[in-house]
Amino acid sequence: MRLSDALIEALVQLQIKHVFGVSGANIEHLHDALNRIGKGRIQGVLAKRECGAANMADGYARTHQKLGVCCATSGGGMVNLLEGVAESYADAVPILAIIGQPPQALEGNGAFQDSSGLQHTVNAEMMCQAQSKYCKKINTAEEFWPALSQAVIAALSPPHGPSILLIPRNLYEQEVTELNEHWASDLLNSLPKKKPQPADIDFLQKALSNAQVPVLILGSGSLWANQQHVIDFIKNNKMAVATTMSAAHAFPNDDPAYLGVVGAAGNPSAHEYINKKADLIVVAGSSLPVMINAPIDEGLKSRPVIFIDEDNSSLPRKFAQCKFIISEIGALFNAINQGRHAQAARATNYLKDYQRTYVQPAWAPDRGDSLPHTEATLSQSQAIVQLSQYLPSHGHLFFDAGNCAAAAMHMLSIPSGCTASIALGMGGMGYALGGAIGAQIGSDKDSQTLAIIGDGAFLMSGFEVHTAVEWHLPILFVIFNNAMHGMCVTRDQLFFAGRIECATYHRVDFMKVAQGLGESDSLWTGRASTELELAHSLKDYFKNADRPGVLDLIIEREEIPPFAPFLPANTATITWPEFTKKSTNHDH
Ligand SMILES: Cc1ncc(C[n+]2csc(CCOP(=O)(O)OP(=O)(O)O)c2C)c(N)n1
Ligand SMILES: [Mg+2]
Repeated sequence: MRLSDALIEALVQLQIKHVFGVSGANIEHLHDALNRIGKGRIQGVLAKRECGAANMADGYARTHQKLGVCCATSGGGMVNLLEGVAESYADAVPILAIIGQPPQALEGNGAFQDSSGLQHTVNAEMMCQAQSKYCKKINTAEEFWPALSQAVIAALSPPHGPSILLIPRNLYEQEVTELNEHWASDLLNSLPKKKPQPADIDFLQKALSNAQVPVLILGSGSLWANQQHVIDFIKNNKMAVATTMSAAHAFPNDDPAYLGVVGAAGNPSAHEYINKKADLIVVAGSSLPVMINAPIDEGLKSRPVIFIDEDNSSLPRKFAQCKFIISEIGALFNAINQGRHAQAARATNYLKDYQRTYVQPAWAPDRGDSLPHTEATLSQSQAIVQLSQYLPSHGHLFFDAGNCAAAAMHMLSIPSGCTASIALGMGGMGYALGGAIGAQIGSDKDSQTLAIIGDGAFLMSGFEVHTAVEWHLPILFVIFNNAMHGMCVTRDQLFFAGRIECATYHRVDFMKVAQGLGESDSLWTGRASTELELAHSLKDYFKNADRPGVLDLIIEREEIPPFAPFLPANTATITWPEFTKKSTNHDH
């Protein structure tokens, strides 16, 4: 069996259906094998740029809790791919990246795209090692199976992350041993599992029994746990629940026990509850990076805190005083669930008066060129209130970077059946386009995806819309078109006395740009610059929602994003019903 064919058969056995990538001289054997033997089982997905391909594999893995696969050729293809792979590394998302390398005989001898590190060439292994859990350059055909197995195990072992295989062009044609029919199942069964230890079960049980107001914070790691065990644990222990910005859908947002999101774009009421009322904080599947922990610093410093995760390698040193339980989250919760009779009789109504709050929208300082806000203009928060009525009940929501994403993350409640993703690790603008495509391509036909993207982010990777067109994916890309890198403008206004540099530009007509990417029967396009136009546009797209759409929202006047570091301590808050009524009533 040729190495190229063995690789494809192995991916099929792992139930991988899509390999996201861009081809080129040193990866073309993989694409040829997909063409010859993949039919009906696994397909190549041509991204517009390799970073998009890595983001697609990431979006697929992040939303479906499975391994995503992407590929690139050597040289520029590899470097583009690594931009996206870094996002998966930083956010602990399991992907397998297969990167072609020049023929071995030419390495150090002037090979095209040589990245052997020899003779003043780029060192691919060093680059890849810096941002992967496992990286192996395959030097002989015999090294193929052990390397592939280790790559899959490393990607799917906690903490999850990317594995990279660098495969020289000449090796794809060499013979390797046949694929064992149990290869994938044996591999997946060998994944390490951290069983809960009796002492830890006891510790958590006692802490819960002693607490009157225990709060559970669910991070993205908890999405990999058995969800029934998580829900039973919460209900049995009558816990209040918050989610991190990376896992906003980890608990039903309409459940009375749900406090909201914690983090820079989180709900002020959730932060206050944790800071003032909680007497035990349990954190499952998050290392609480600064973006998440800053607003709940008071609670974390003054209350007992228990972290639960399968791995503690990413825990910031500042939490050294907390109790850390290393265990599979679902298994630990299940163990507690089995002994639930031991729970203290705890008041059940401590959430009775809780109301989730939001930051009241406020206009950003005028830059001298803002138009007055009238009924003929559209604000970011008004647009998000309208979008809230169209969130997928079965599908995915993606937030990109910038002011608009922070506001959408802050304001939107995630419907049950919908995932919500944001790439906070590297925070790379443009992630949401590829992410949304990967998530949707791995979903069934009835699902729907919505991506919230700034105009700056769209300018970075907007052409991936074309990939969505090619694959007929029902994704609505909503572009908040404020003709600027809003978040940079906000920072200039807050921290640099309004000296705005390298952050504004002429408005782009994204509807027109998009119209070049597909005919109207394969791509819906629309533009809205008023609330009324937006209402019509959304109604029109969602009449069928059977293809991708690009909705260009003209935002004339910027709001301060509901992002904790930008807000004064006494920021006014409102509830959601007030929000929908008062979305035009800014406090100044
Ligand atoms: C790849 C990348 N480059 C730079 C940044 C820094 N950055 C964060 S937000 C932002 C501006 C985002 O602008 P846009 O997408 O238009 O959203 P807006 O803030 O205007 O809503 C920039 C440049 C980043 N996060 N990612
Ligand atoms: Mg913008």
